[in-house]
Amino acid sequence: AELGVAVIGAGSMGADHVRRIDGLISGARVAAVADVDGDRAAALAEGIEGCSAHTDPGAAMAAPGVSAVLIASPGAAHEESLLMALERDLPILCEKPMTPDAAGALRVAEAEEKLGHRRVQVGFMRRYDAEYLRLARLLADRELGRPLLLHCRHRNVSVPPYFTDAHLINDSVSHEFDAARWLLGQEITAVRVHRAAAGSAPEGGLNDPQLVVFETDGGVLVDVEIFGNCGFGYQVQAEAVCERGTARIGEAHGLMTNAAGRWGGSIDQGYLSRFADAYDREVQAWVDATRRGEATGPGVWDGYAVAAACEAGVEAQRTGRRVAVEMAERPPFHRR
Ligand code: ISE
Repeated sequence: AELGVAVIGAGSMGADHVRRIDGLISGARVAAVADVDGDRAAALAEGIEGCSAHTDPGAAMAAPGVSAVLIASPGAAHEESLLMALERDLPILCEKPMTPDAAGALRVAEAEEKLGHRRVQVGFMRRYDAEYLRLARLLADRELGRPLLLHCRHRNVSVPPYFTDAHLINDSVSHEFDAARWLLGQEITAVRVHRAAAGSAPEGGLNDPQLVVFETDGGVLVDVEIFGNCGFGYQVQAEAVCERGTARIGEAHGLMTNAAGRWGGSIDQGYLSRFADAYDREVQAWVDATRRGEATGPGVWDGYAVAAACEAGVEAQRTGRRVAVEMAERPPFHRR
């Protein structure tokens, strides 16, 4: 049957998913929208047949026609909605970060385990990007031997004004934590954060850019340049250095022009456009799996592992020290 999706959160990500499900995804429709701002929810629901608008996530989940939930509210609000949807045994696609803290993520893991079957896919969409998928295959097949290092760059044109140093870890570097775990098939064991002394941090503002360096249980070293307000473009790049060669993605040389004694192209300005295909594939994969009665992709344990790495990252940022990642033992239910 067609999925009736309740979209929780009508911000830029929620609105993008509503547009996607309404216009692009097959096998699903938007049945309800919820946002703390009722007008914003109503504006988004307007024009979608049979779609109701709510201020309360629980009311949206209980609305007529709803059979699945997409959570795109701010990270701090995720846990409550996740637990509510699990209680109703509804399939869930939850944007990252799954929860901002590891303790909350563990509570979600316990709730899903109690339910007895997987119900949550976490929105780590880089796993659905064509270039990331190619890199993952190359590494899994050991085409260049074992991976030794992973160099990552993660630059945003700008981040919202409320962003703190911790947001850079939880909202931005969380993608690299997940991507590294997924690409390497290894867990993150310790994190360090370096700030450039020359970086200009306005009072209470971001220390920008920063270098996040982490270790894995397979002995791979990963470095991430995180630059929140680089000003010029949205760039997400990665280079795996392996025993017999290197592999790079994210150069994004789409259209190259030659004119007037110069060559060049353009740089994407945001993640919604840069990763549009990945979001499309992610949501379609969620809908398809759900309609088969399955759950695929990154799950609750991935959300938890990243939350644990983020906690270590924020602590490393605060103290300047190398901080070990503390993780609970993985219960059999959450093993794949
Ligand atoms: C945002 O939430 C994302 O998920 C983007 O991919 C990331 O580049 C950005 O820094 C985050 O704020």
